[in-house]
Amino acid sequence: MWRASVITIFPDMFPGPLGHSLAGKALTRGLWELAAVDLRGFATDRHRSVDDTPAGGGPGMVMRADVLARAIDAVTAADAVTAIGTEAGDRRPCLLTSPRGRPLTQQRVAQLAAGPGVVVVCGRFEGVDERVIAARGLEEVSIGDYVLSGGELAAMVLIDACVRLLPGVMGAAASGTEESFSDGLLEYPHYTRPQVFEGRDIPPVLVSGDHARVAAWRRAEAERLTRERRPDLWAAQLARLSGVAETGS
Ligand code: 6GU
Repeated sequence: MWRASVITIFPDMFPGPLGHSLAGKALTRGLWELAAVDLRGFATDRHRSVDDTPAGGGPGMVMRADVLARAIDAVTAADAVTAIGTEAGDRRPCLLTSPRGRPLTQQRVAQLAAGPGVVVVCGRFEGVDERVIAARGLEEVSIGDYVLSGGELAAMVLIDACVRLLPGVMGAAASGTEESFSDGLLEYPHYTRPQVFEGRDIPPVLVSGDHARVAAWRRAEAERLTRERRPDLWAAQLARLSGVAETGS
């Protein structure tokens, strides 16, 4: 079963939103598993310290390499045991939420969802001792260009994005293939009843019953929105289209 283990100093924040809605229903149905692991449980001093002052001075605190390494090893040691004799004995990738990480993409989310699960370390304080990042090969991921007070919300975002792609979680709803980013475009506008809302009509093409015209309108709208709001995605789309024209692939 797909499994998320989260290493955090705030284990009580979990499952939190992941216990509700689509992800929560899937959790109840046993389609995935969540474990929140308290980092403090791996501290050894009597104050149970998980952080310390930065070498070289400066503000804030840094997450200790030794404490975090013990937590990661405890979580993944359990993995190694359960992996014996299982499908290729694959191990879960170990991620670290951080505003300086590589931006999380739908493509990476789909890869993670297709794998055995994730171990997510929630970054806190000013940072994490670089040596544990290197020694455990942590993959740093960011969920956008803004700063959160801690990595827990980012971990939940990452896990939610993965869980909705797991087999049996979404059901018929688009199955994740006809939505924003999967085809490199933002989603077209949606409408439902009433026919008139505060003087605004549903675009007539959508009630014409002409499926080809509906599809063409949606495609044009998706392209317009992408051009207007996400010139970066639009440029990538144009590059892809010209590549298709040249290579025929
Ligand atoms: Cl992954 N963590 C924190 N603390 N802030 C962020 C972030 C992650 N992604 C964007 N901002």
